[in-house]
Amino acid sequence: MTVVGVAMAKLYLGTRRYSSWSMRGWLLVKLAELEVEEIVIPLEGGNTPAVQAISPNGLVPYLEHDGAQVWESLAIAEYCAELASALWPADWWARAHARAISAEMHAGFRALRMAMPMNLGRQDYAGLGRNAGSLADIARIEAIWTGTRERFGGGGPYLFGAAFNAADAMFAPVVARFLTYQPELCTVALEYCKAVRAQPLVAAWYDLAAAEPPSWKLEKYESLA
Ligand SMILES: N[C@@H](CCC(=O)N[C@@H](CS)C(=O)NCC(=O)O)C(=O)O
Repeated sequence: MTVVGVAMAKLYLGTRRYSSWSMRGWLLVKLAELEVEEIVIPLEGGNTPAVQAISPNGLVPYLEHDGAQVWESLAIAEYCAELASALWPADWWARAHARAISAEMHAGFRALRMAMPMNLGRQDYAGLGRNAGSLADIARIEAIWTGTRERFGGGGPYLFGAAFNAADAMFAPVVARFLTYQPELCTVALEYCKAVRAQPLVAAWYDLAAAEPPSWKLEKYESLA
């Protein structure tokens, strides 16, 4: 077994308040219990020079771990699952479903992401960001959550039952958006949002975001109306 020292493992993240992809990467690395040094770069709203200087694709999250260099959050999920297989469900058909919905999240929902940018610090954005595209994305996400929980949820609060896994990590920033913008949601989705917000790693990410310097705030995400 290779012992990984902190100096060999680095997870580069962006401003926690805004960076939904960083949130996914961090949750995945924490779920896999990788020991990493966390380096948070204040984002400048796109093309941040400090991110471009360290990350192969100019984006965060970016993981350097024991000689591996991993960018793109879905690749980070797969890397973490190689080291901690419980990140995906044990049954192959459930694992296939978890990968399919995670890939759909990674590739899509652009209208929702544009209309409702993640901002973990705002409680006054309820009702904003609703348009035909974002509402269609929300309907599809409700269908994914409802269908997945019906088929695989068992008695647990998460998508695949009792354990918060990689698929939940991929959808956690969507939950954060729903809590901020409060679109109309079905009961299953509302309950799932509550469970994800209360999950200890998700709660820890919110706390870390709340402790960031006020100077890291960006006007374009703070002046929605
Ligand atoms: N497809 C990428 C998306 C990563 C991404 O867009 N990250 C944003 C932050 S959420 C970023 O690094 N933006 C660069 C910047 O703001 O300078 C992934 O899955 O990791």
